[in-house]
Amino acid sequence: MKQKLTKVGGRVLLILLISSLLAVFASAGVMANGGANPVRSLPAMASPGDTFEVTVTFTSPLADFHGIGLDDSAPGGWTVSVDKVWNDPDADADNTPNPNEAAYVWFGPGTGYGAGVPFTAVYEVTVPDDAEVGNTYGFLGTLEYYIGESGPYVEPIGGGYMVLITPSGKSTDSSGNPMSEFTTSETVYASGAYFPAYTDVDIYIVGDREWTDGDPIPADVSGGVETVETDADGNLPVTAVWAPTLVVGEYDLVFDANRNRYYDAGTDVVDDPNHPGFVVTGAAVGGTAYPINKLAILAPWMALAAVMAGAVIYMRRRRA
Ligand SMILES: [Ca+2]
Ligand SMILES: [Ca+2]
Ligand SMILES: [Ca+2]
Ligand SMILES: [Ca+2]
Repeated sequence: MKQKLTKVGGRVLLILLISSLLAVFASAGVMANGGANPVRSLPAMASPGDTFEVTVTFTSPLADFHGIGLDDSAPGGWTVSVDKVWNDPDADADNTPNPNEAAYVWFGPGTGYGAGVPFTAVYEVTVPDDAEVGNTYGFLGTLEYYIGESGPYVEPIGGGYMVLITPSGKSTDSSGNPMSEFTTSETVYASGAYFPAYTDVDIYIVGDREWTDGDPIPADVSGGVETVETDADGNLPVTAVWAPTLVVGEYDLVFDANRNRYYDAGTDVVDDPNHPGFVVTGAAVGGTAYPINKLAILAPWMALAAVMAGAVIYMRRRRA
C-alpha cells in the first residue's frame, strides 16, 4: 500500500514536472512580450489605524488574455477590503480568502482581452492599532493568467512591497480634526499619536519638500519650535504651532521625536513626506480665497497661453 502511494505520488510529481516544463516553454512567447508585469504601488509609510489604497497595474501581454487572477496579501493581522468595481476594467469577481488577502478575477470577454490592455487593480488596507512603530511590514502576491489554451502563467507582483510604521502627526484645527488649508488669519494646530509615552517632541514648520531618512531639519519658519510632551498613551495633545499672521505658501510639519534636528523615518513623522502638509492661502477679500495649490495647477496653462500669445505676436510681426 505504501509503495503504491509512493508510485502514485511519483507519477503526480512527474506530471507536475512535465506541466511546469511545458509552462516554461509556452511562457517563452509571453515572456518575450515582457509578461503582464504586475507592479504594486503603496505608501512607503503608514501609522497604526491608517487606511490606504494599494494599486496593482499590469498589461495584457498577448491576445486571448483571460482567466486572470490577482492575489495579494497584506501583512498578517492587517485588514483588506475589495470591490470588483474599484478596478479598471471592473473585475468579474472579488474575494478576501483571508482578512489580509485581496483576490480579484477577470474571466475576460469572449476569447479574452486583446494585447496591450492596461489593467488597474485597487484594494484598501487598514493597519491594525497594534502594528509596531519603527517596524517594516511586507506585502506578497502573484498574478496568474491564461493566454488562449496555455497557462496558467504565474508572475510575482513587483514594485513597492514594504510599509514602515511611523507615529502619526498632522496639521489640525483647534479640536484636533485634520485640516490642511489655512488662511493667513488662522492658527495652525498640530496633534499626533503612537509616540513613546511621556516624551518631549519638537514640532517644526518648514517649507514643503520631499523627505529622505536622515535629512537635517531646516530652520523653523513659524516663529519658534514647540516642544510638547506626550501622554501615558503616546498621544501628542492638540497644540497651536503657528499663530497669525501666517505667510502664504506650502509647508510641512515635522515632529522630531528624538529631538536631534534630523528626520529619522519611523521615529519622527512628517506631514507630509510626499506632498505639502498644509497650505496657507491669501485671506478672503470680497470672495473666496483661491488656494495656491490650484494656482500651481493653472500655472503651466498660463505659461502655455503666454508662449502661444508670444508666437502669435511673432507671426504677425513676420507677416508685417
Ligand atoms: Ca511654531
Ligand atoms: Ca529626529
Ligand atoms: Ca512635503
Ligand atoms: Ca496636513
